[in-house]
Amino acid sequence: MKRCLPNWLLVTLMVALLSVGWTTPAWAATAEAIITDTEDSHVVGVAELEDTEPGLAIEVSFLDGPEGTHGFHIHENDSCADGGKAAGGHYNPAGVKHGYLLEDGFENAHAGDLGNVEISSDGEGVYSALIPGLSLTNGQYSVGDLAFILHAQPDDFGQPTGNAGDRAACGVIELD
Ligand SMILES: [Cu+2]
Repeated sequence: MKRCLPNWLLVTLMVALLSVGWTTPAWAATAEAIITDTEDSHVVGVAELEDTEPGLAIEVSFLDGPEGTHGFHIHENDSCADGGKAAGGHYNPAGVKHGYLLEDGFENAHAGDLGNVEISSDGEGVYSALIPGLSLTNGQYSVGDLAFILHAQPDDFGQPTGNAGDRAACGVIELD
């Protein structure tokens, strides 16, 4: 399961992969997050984010993650310290219940409730979404400088936070 590639090489490979086909209009805010394992700090994935007219485009490539289905959320702080605990709770400025943002909307899901990501036995997986109403720097729900958390378990959308268990990996959303 654990690979022996050095982190810098994985990051270089992932950035090269992600830069293919990713075009950025000059006006649009963009950001990146390097998602690392909360225990041994190895890089598990890279996220690219971009404000577009219809919404926030989120594209995450996992290349060395834990196999299985994992809850994947945006949490409220800009830190992954203390095994990811410093990221705080789910990003939930509206103070609503937990859900799946893409289906339940901002009235019935936290603004950080991105759902689940599937990671294969070779550590690979993709999370890709275009989310109207989220942005990096504007408006009511802005996620620049917050943090992604990949949980150890699936998000079952139960209350209060989806029973997704430990924080397996974390990455702060850094604005470009
Ligand atoms: Cu979470």
